[in-house]
Amino acid sequence: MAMRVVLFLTLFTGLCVTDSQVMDTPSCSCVSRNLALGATAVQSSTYSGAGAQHAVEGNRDSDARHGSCSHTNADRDPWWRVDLGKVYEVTRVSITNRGDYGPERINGAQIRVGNSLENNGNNNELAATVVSISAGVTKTFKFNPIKGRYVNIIIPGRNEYLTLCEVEVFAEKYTSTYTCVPRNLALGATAVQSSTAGGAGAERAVDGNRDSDATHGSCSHTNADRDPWWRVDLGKAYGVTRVSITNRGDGSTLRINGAQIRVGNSLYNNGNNNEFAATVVSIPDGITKTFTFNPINGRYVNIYIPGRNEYLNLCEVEVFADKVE
Ligand SMILES: [Ca+2]
Ligand SMILES: [Ca+2]
Repeated sequence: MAMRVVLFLTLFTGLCVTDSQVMDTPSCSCVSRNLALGATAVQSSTYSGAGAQHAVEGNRDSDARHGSCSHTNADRDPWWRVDLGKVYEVTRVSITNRGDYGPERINGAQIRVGNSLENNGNNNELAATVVSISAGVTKTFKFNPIKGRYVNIIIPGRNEYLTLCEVEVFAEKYTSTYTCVPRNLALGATAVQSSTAGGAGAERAVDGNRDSDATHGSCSHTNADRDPWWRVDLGKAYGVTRVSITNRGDGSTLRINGAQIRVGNSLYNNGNNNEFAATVVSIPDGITKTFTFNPINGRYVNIYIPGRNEYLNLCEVEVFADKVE
Protein backbone atom coordinates (compact mmCIF):
# COMPACT_ATOMS: atom_id res chain seq x y z
CA MET A 1 0.00 0.00 0.00
CA ALA A 2 2.81 2.37 0.90
CA MET A 3 4.43 1.68 -2.46
CA ARG A 4 1.19 2.35 -4.27
CA VAL A 5 0.93 5.77 -2.63
CA VAL A 6 4.49 6.68 -3.55
CA LEU A 7 3.97 5.69 -7.18
CA PHE A 8 0.73 7.62 -7.27
CA LEU A 9 2.43 10.79 -6.06
CA THR A 10 5.28 10.36 -8.50
CA LEU A 11 3.02 9.83 -11.45
CA PHE A 12 0.51 12.55 -10.85
CA THR A 13 2.17 15.34 -8.91
CA GLY A 14 2.25 18.42 -11.05
CA LEU A 15 -0.79 17.67 -13.14
CA CYS A 16 -3.01 19.32 -10.58
CA VAL A 17 -1.47 22.77 -10.34
CA THR A 18 0.04 25.37 -12.59
CA ASP A 19 3.38 27.01 -11.83
CA SER A 20 1.98 30.13 -10.27
CA GLN A 21 -1.56 29.32 -9.37
CA VAL A 22 -3.68 28.33 -6.44
CA MET A 23 -3.53 25.00 -4.78
CA ASP A 24 -6.79 23.15 -4.43
CA THR A 25 -8.87 22.67 -7.54
CA PRO A 26 -12.20 20.87 -7.67
CA SER A 27 -10.50 17.72 -8.89
CA CYS A 28 -7.30 17.91 -6.86
CA SER A 29 -6.50 18.23 -3.21
CA CYS A 30 -3.20 19.67 -2.13
CA VAL A 31 -1.29 19.61 1.10
CA SER A 32 1.66 21.69 2.11
CA ARG A 33 4.84 19.64 2.15
CA ASN A 34 6.92 19.35 5.30
CA LEU A 35 10.23 20.71 4.01
CA ALA A 36 12.19 19.36 6.96
CA LEU A 37 11.19 15.76 6.37
CA GLY A 38 14.34 13.73 5.82
CA ALA A 39 16.52 16.84 5.54
CA THR A 40 19.97 17.09 7.13
CA ALA A 41 19.90 18.09 10.79
CA VAL A 42 22.64 18.79 13.32
CA GLN A 43 22.70 19.85 16.98
CA SER A 44 25.07 21.29 19.58
CA SER A 45 25.82 17.85 21.03
CA THR A 46 24.18 14.44 21.10
CA TYR A 47 23.08 12.66 24.25
CA SER A 48 23.01 8.88 24.24
CA GLY A 49 22.82 8.44 20.48
CA ALA A 50 19.65 10.56 20.11
CA GLY A 51 20.83 12.32 16.96
CA ALA A 52 19.40 15.47 15.41
CA GLN A 53 17.87 13.51 12.54
CA HIS A 54 15.33 11.92 14.88
CA ALA A 55 13.42 15.22 14.75
CA VAL A 56 12.99 15.09 10.96
CA GLU A 57 12.21 11.47 10.27
CA GLY A 58 8.46 11.92 10.00
CA ASN A 59 7.57 10.28 13.31
CA ARG A 60 6.00 12.37 16.08
CA ASP A 61 6.30 9.64 18.72
CA SER A 62 6.93 11.70 21.85
CA ASP A 63 8.24 8.96 24.10
CA ALA A 64 11.99 9.53 23.91
CA ARG A 65 12.61 5.90 24.82
CA HIS A 66 11.13 4.86 21.46
CA GLY A 67 14.04 6.42 19.58
CA SER A 68 12.30 9.14 17.58
CA CYS A 69 13.40 12.24 19.56
CA SER A 70 16.64 14.20 19.26
CA HIS A 71 18.45 14.98 22.53
CA THR A 72 21.43 17.19 23.33
CA ASN A 73 23.52 17.20 26.46
CA ALA A 74 22.93 19.93 29.06
CA ASP A 75 24.77 22.44 26.88
CA ARG A 76 25.00 26.17 27.41
CA ASP A 77 22.52 27.59 24.84
CA PRO A 78 21.77 24.20 23.23
CA TRP A 79 20.66 24.29 19.62
CA TRP A 80 19.36 22.17 16.78
CA ARG A 81 19.36 23.05 13.07
CA VAL A 82 17.86 21.68 9.90
CA ASP A 83 19.14 22.47 6.40
CA LEU A 84 16.21 22.68 3.95
CA GLY A 85 18.66 22.35 1.05
CA LYS A 86 17.56 25.60 -0.60
CA VAL A 87 16.03 28.91 0.37
CA TYR A 88 12.30 29.00 1.10
CA GLU A 89 10.02 31.67 2.48
CA VAL A 90 9.26 29.85 5.70
CA THR A 91 5.87 30.57 7.29
CA ARG A 92 5.22 27.82 9.81
CA VAL A 93 7.11 25.49 12.14
CA SER A 94 5.57 22.71 14.21
CA ILE A 95 7.40 21.26 17.20
CA THR A 96 6.46 18.03 18.95
CA ASN A 97 7.57 18.15 22.57
CA ARG A 98 8.75 15.23 24.60
CA GLY A 99 5.91 13.42 26.35
CA ASP A 100 7.62 11.06 28.75
CA TYR A 101 9.73 13.51 30.76
CA GLY A 102 10.64 17.16 31.29
CA PRO A 103 8.21 19.03 29.02
CA GLU A 104 9.32 22.34 30.59
CA ARG A 105 12.81 21.98 29.15
CA ILE A 106 11.58 23.43 25.85
CA ASN A 107 10.33 26.64 27.53
CA GLY A 108 11.93 29.76 26.10
CA ALA A 109 13.26 28.07 22.96
CA GLN A 110 13.53 30.32 19.93
CA ILE A 111 12.80 29.46 16.32
CA ARG A 112 15.21 31.21 13.97
CA VAL A 113 15.21 31.21 10.17
CA GLY A 114 17.83 32.49 7.75
CA ASN A 115 20.77 31.81 5.47
CA SER A 116 23.72 32.49 7.75
CA LEU A 117 25.72 29.89 9.62
CA GLU A 118 27.27 32.54 11.85
CA ASN A 119 27.03 31.31 15.45
CA ASN A 120 25.76 28.02 13.98
CA GLY A 121 22.75 29.84 12.52
CA ASN A 122 21.51 30.95 15.90
CA ASN A 123 21.84 34.64 14.94
CA ASN A 124 19.37 34.28 12.08
CA GLU A 125 16.04 36.11 12.24
CA LEU A 126 13.83 35.36 15.22
CA ALA A 127 10.58 33.85 13.98
CA ALA A 128 8.88 32.85 17.23
CA THR A 129 9.52 32.02 20.87
CA VAL A 130 8.25 28.82 22.45
CA VAL A 131 6.71 29.89 25.76
CA SER A 132 5.76 26.30 26.55
CA ILE A 133 4.44 23.13 24.94
CA SER A 134 2.53 20.52 26.93
CA ALA A 135 4.01 17.05 27.25
CA GLY A 136 3.77 15.12 23.99
CA VAL A 137 1.90 17.88 22.16
CA THR A 138 2.64 19.22 18.67
CA LYS A 139 2.45 23.01 18.66
CA THR A 140 2.46 25.13 15.51
CA PHE A 141 4.12 28.54 15.24
CA LYS A 142 3.03 30.76 12.35
CA PHE A 143 4.78 33.93 11.27
CA ASN A 144 5.24 36.27 8.33
CA PRO A 145 7.41 34.68 5.63
CA ILE A 146 11.14 34.63 6.45
CA LYS A 147 13.58 33.70 3.69
CA GLY A 148 15.95 31.02 4.76
CA ARG A 149 17.59 27.72 4.13
CA TYR A 150 18.27 27.01 7.80
CA VAL A 151 15.79 26.64 10.64
CA ASN A 152 17.23 26.65 14.15
CA ILE A 153 15.74 25.83 17.51
CA ILE A 154 17.89 27.34 20.27
CA ILE A 155 17.40 27.68 24.02
CA PRO A 156 19.33 30.84 24.94
CA GLY A 157 20.61 31.91 28.34
CA ARG A 158 20.88 28.69 30.28
CA ASN A 159 22.31 25.22 30.45
CA GLU A 160 19.62 22.85 29.21
CA TYR A 161 18.84 19.64 27.42
CA LEU A 162 17.14 20.25 24.08
CA THR A 163 14.83 17.39 23.10
CA LEU A 164 12.78 17.54 19.92
CA CYS A 165 10.51 14.67 18.96
CA GLU A 166 9.65 16.20 15.59
CA VAL A 167 10.16 19.53 13.83
CA GLU A 168 8.10 20.25 10.71
CA VAL A 169 8.74 23.24 8.47
CA PHE A 170 6.37 24.72 5.89
CA ALA A 171 6.53 27.51 3.31
CA GLU A 172 3.09 28.10 1.90
CA LYS A 173 3.63 30.82 -0.62
CA TYR A 174 4.45 28.76 -3.72
CA THR A 175 2.99 25.70 -5.38
CA SER A 176 6.42 24.06 -5.35
CA THR A 177 6.01 23.55 -1.62
CA TYR A 178 2.76 21.65 -2.03
CA THR A 179 2.02 18.11 -3.01
CA CYS A 180 -1.16 17.70 -4.98
CA VAL A 181 -2.99 14.53 -5.85
CA PRO A 182 -6.12 14.03 -7.91
CA ARG A 183 -9.24 13.40 -5.89
CA ASN A 184 -11.45 10.40 -6.55
CA LEU A 185 -14.50 12.31 -7.78
CA ALA A 186 -16.79 9.30 -7.40
CA LEU A 187 -16.10 8.79 -3.70
CA GLY A 188 -19.36 9.10 -1.83
CA ALA A 189 -21.19 10.47 -4.89
CA THR A 190 -24.72 9.40 -5.80
CA ALA A 191 -24.84 6.15 -7.76
CA VAL A 192 -27.71 4.21 -9.31
CA GLN A 193 -28.00 0.99 -11.35
CA SER A 194 -30.42 -0.84 -13.61
CA SER A 195 -31.65 -3.08 -10.77
CA THR A 196 -30.39 -4.26 -7.40
CA ALA A 197 -29.91 -7.88 -6.36
CA GLY A 198 -29.69 -8.96 -2.74
CA GLY A 199 -29.58 -5.41 -1.38
CA ALA A 200 -26.19 -4.77 -3.05
CA GLY A 201 -26.90 -1.17 -3.99
CA ALA A 202 -25.02 0.98 -6.49
CA GLU A 203 -23.52 3.06 -3.66
CA ARG A 204 -21.33 0.14 -2.63
CA ALA A 205 -19.10 0.86 -5.65
CA VAL A 206 -18.34 4.37 -4.36
CA ASP A 207 -17.91 3.69 -0.65
CA GLY A 208 -14.11 4.02 -0.77
CA ASN A 209 -13.60 0.32 -0.06
CA ARG A 210 -12.10 -1.94 -2.73
CA ASP A 211 -12.89 -5.13 -0.81
CA SER A 212 -13.56 -7.53 -3.67
CA ASP A 213 -15.33 -10.26 -1.73
CA ALA A 214 -18.97 -9.58 -2.54
CA THR A 215 -20.06 -11.30 0.68
CA HIS A 216 -18.40 -8.47 2.66
CA GLY A 217 -20.97 -5.92 1.52
CA SER A 218 -18.84 -3.50 -0.50
CA CYS A 219 -19.74 -4.53 -4.08
CA SER A 220 -22.75 -3.45 -6.10
CA HIS A 221 -24.84 -6.14 -7.85
CA THR A 222 -27.60 -5.95 -10.43
CA ASN A 223 -29.96 -8.69 -11.48
CA ALA A 224 -29.30 -10.50 -14.77
CA ASP A 225 -30.69 -7.55 -16.69
CA ARG A 226 -30.60 -7.06 -20.43
CA ASP A 227 -27.77 -4.48 -20.92
CA PRO A 228 -27.22 -3.89 -17.19
CA TRP A 229 -25.74 -0.54 -16.19
CA TRP A 230 -24.43 1.43 -13.25
CA ARG A 231 -24.02 5.21 -13.10
CA VAL A 232 -22.40 7.73 -10.79
CA ASP A 233 -23.30 11.42 -10.70
CA LEU A 234 -20.17 13.54 -10.04
CA GLY A 235 -22.37 16.53 -9.15
CA LYS A 236 -20.88 18.68 -11.91
CA ALA A 237 -19.03 18.20 -15.16
CA TYR A 238 -15.30 17.44 -15.14
CA GLY A 239 -12.79 16.61 -17.83
CA VAL A 240 -12.69 12.94 -16.90
CA THR A 241 -9.45 11.19 -17.85
CA ARG A 242 -9.26 8.06 -15.77
CA VAL A 243 -11.56 5.40 -14.29
CA SER A 244 -10.47 2.52 -12.07
CA ILE A 245 -12.69 -0.52 -11.63
CA THR A 246 -12.23 -3.15 -8.93
CA ASN A 247 -13.63 -6.47 -10.08
CA ARG A 248 -15.24 -9.06 -7.90
CA GLY A 249 -12.71 -11.48 -6.43
CA ASP A 250 -14.87 -14.25 -5.00
CA GLY A 251 -16.10 -15.70 -8.29
CA SER A 252 -18.01 -14.58 -11.36
CA THR A 253 -14.88 -12.87 -12.70
CA LEU A 254 -15.94 -12.97 -16.35
CA ARG A 255 -19.19 -11.07 -15.90
CA ILE A 256 -17.40 -7.73 -16.32
CA ASN A 257 -15.98 -8.68 -19.75
CA GLY A 258 -17.11 -6.33 -22.48
CA ALA A 259 -18.36 -3.61 -20.15
CA GLN A 260 -18.11 -0.08 -21.53
CA ILE A 261 -17.17 3.07 -19.69
CA ARG A 262 -19.17 6.05 -20.91
CA VAL A 263 -18.88 9.69 -19.83
CA GLY A 264 -21.12 12.64 -20.56
CA ASN A 265 -23.87 14.98 -19.49
CA SER A 266 -26.96 13.32 -20.93
CA LEU A 267 -29.35 11.02 -19.11
CA TYR A 268 -30.88 9.80 -22.37
CA ASN A 269 -31.00 5.97 -22.22
CA ASN A 270 -29.91 6.33 -18.58
CA GLY A 271 -26.64 7.89 -19.71
CA ASN A 272 -25.54 4.78 -21.61
CA ASN A 273 -25.40 6.69 -24.89
CA ASN A 274 -22.85 9.18 -23.56
CA GLU A 275 -19.40 9.29 -25.10
CA PHE A 276 -17.53 6.01 -25.20
CA ALA A 277 -14.35 6.14 -23.10
CA ALA A 278 -13.05 2.56 -22.89
CA THR A 279 -14.02 -1.10 -23.06
CA VAL A 280 -13.26 -3.51 -20.24
CA VAL A 281 -11.92 -6.53 -22.07
CA SER A 282 -11.35 -8.36 -18.79
CA ILE A 283 -10.18 -7.78 -15.21
CA PRO A 284 -8.64 -10.61 -13.17
CA ASP A 285 -10.22 -11.75 -9.88
CA GLY A 286 -10.32 -8.97 -7.31
CA ILE A 287 -7.99 -6.70 -9.26
CA THR A 288 -8.32 -2.93 -9.70
CA LYS A 289 -7.75 -1.99 -13.34
CA THR A 290 -7.28 1.58 -14.52
CA PHE A 291 -8.55 2.89 -17.84
CA THR A 292 -7.08 6.18 -19.08
CA PHE A 293 -8.32 8.24 -21.99
CA ASN A 294 -8.31 11.75 -23.40
CA PRO A 295 -10.45 14.12 -21.32
CA ILE A 296 -14.19 13.69 -21.79
CA ASN A 297 -16.40 16.39 -20.35
CA GLY A 298 -19.11 14.89 -18.23
CA ARG A 299 -21.03 14.79 -15.02
CA TYR A 300 -22.10 11.16 -15.37
CA VAL A 301 -19.92 8.07 -15.63
CA ASN A 302 -21.63 4.87 -16.67
CA ILE A 303 -20.48 1.27 -16.64
CA TYR A 304 -22.63 -0.58 -19.10
CA ILE A 305 -22.63 -4.15 -20.44
CA PRO A 306 -24.31 -4.06 -23.86
CA GLY A 307 -25.72 -6.91 -25.88
CA ARG A 308 -26.51 -9.58 -23.34
CA ASN A 309 -28.29 -10.53 -20.15
CA GLU A 310 -25.76 -10.23 -17.36
CA TYR A 311 -25.17 -9.47 -13.71
CA LEU A 312 -23.09 -6.31 -13.25
CA ASN A 313 -20.86 -6.48 -10.16
CA LEU A 314 -18.63 -3.55 -9.22
CA CYS A 315 -16.60 -3.61 -6.02
CA GLU A 316 -15.29 -0.07 -6.53
CA VAL A 317 -15.32 2.56 -9.26
CA GLU A 318 -12.94 5.52 -8.96
CA VAL A 319 -13.07 8.53 -11.28
CA PHE A 320 -10.36 11.15 -11.82
CA ALA A 321 -9.87 14.33 -13.85
CA ASP A 322 -6.13 14.84 -13.97
CA LYS A 323 -5.93 18.13 -15.85
CA VAL A 324 -5.86 21.58 -14.32
CA GLU A 325 -9.40 22.89 -13.93
CA1 LIG B 1 10.70 12.03 15.42
CA1 LIG C 1 -16.71 -0.81 -2.53
